Amino acid sequence: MKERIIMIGANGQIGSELATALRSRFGAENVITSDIREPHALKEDEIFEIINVLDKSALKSLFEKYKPTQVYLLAAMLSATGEKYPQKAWDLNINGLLHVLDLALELGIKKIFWPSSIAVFGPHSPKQYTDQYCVMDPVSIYGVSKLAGERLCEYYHHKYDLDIRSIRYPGIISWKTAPGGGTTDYAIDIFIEALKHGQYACFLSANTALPMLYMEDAVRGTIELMDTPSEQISIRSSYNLAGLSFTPAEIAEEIKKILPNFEMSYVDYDPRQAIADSWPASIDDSFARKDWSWEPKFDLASITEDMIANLKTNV
Ligand code: AKB
Repeated sequence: MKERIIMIGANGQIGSELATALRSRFGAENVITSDIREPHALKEDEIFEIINVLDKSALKSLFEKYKPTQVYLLAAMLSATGEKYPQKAWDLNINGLLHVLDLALELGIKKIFWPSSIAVFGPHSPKQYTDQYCVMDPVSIYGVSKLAGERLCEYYHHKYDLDIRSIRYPGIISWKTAPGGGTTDYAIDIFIEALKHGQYACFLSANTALPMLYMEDAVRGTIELMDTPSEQISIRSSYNLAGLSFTPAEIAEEIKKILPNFEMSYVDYDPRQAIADSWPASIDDSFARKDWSWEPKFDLASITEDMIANLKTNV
């Protein structure tokens, strides 16, 4: 079957790179990107539409116009911004998802991708190699909305047979598009500041280990999951997915191997520390490995090299 994809929230960190990969796979004419704002750049053959996922009737018109076979819903408010605007975060993260799920049923759209996050875990979840199934008591509104969203996804799959797939993304590291309002953003800021100013004041403490993933792995993993035959998908809430885990002190050391004069300091207080402290330090992703042969390629050394090489000419 010929696929036609609509991506919502396509201007963000993941969307902008995932859209490029999907366009080269399915053809630019079959990937329609959308967001609440115009993108910075658009090539001649790329199709883009302004959409607010909270406007259900506009969303319905968009789906009726393009008749997608797949929808990628990436519009979301992340952990740090969510704490500033909890009601808006809940509204966007949950009602946006419900609009897509309900319209998918109404219009017969079969396949949906929706991202969850390691934010679904909380202080009583195991800290190391956090299991797919364990105590989940998220403390941020972002985590609460992602956990509720996961339950909705599984519910719509079981009740209505919607083919919905999801990944609990860790912090995603990339150089092309900046993330917005996350707790893991330091792992990108650090490279930009190291190259621009030779120093970085980190908002997380030196020994805060968090799960992370390089963008190239994240894009490949997402497409691999979407390619997997439906009967192999054993998890319809959201898959744990691991790349690597490191602390601010460890990434600073790695950067110093390439930029020996780089200096790292740590701020005394930042509200993002409490969010990070409630999240896992590392993730057990054995279901993804078993169900769709997931395997990350990038480690801390290769990420650091690639980030610095690419940002050097861009900052
Ligand atoms: C955030 O920090 O909020 C996100 C995430 C881990 O989902 N990057």
